[in-house]
Amino acid sequence: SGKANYGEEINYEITGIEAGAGVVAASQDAVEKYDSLAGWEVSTSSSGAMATALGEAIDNEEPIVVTGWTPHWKFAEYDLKYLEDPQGVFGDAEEIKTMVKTGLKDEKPNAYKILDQFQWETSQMEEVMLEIQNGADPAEAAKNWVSNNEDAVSSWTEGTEEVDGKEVELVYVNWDSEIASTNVVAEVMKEQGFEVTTTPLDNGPMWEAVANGEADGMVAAWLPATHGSQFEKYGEQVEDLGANLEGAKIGLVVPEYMEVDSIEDLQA
Ligand code: PBE
Repeated sequence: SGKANYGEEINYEITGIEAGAGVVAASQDAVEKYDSLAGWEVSTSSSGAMATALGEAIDNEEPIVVTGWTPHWKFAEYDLKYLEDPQGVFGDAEEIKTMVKTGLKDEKPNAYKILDQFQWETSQMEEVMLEIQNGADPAEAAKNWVSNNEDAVSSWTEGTEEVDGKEVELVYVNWDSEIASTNVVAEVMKEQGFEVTTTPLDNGPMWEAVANGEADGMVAAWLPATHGSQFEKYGEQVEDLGANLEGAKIGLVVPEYMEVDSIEDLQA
């Protein structure tokens, strides 16, 4: 693999997202652990700003290193690659799991059952993400997906009864993947008669809201690595309903045209 000195060109910066994201914490860990990243920094801003910076770099064929994750529309839009992580800082395959407040099963059995049965594939989540990325309002994109995927949706509502305006509060973080999943689940619940509120929070507060029962649940728990520290802190106070998506991943992502394959190649 090539040994171009990209560090100097990009100011030894890894373009990060929200400060509370697991992938940002893992990237900071990588900076500590890899000699090739000595002197690098992980900048923080937002997922949207990261995506804009990535698009601009690609337009100009310039180098950039971003905190990346799958599922994400950026892989459909651009030629990108994950940098190999020989030290395993970013973990292996991740699952996205559903967490609800304790007691939800008795309090709102139909909501609990829908959340428990919600489960889809990366390609399905990416359909919703792409539509949003192409300009659709998230709620509209979710509505379209739900009406075009009756089989999936009926497997999530199977065995549940419709309700009449029962309130449900879902929390999430404004990451593209979680905007897609949370809007889809909210739409399914609305069609079953629920009054659904979706509240965007930072990562820590999202976990805390489910743990202290302020929110009913979330479909945005990336485990075992990405949100490992949140799970350690709040895992005992929430009910884990298992994976809603398998085969997720986080890592450092670069454009295909960069002559590096591994984090160890970043600086000669
Ligand atoms: N993400 C998307 C989140 C989880 C979902 C990878 C940006 C994170 O890093 O915490």
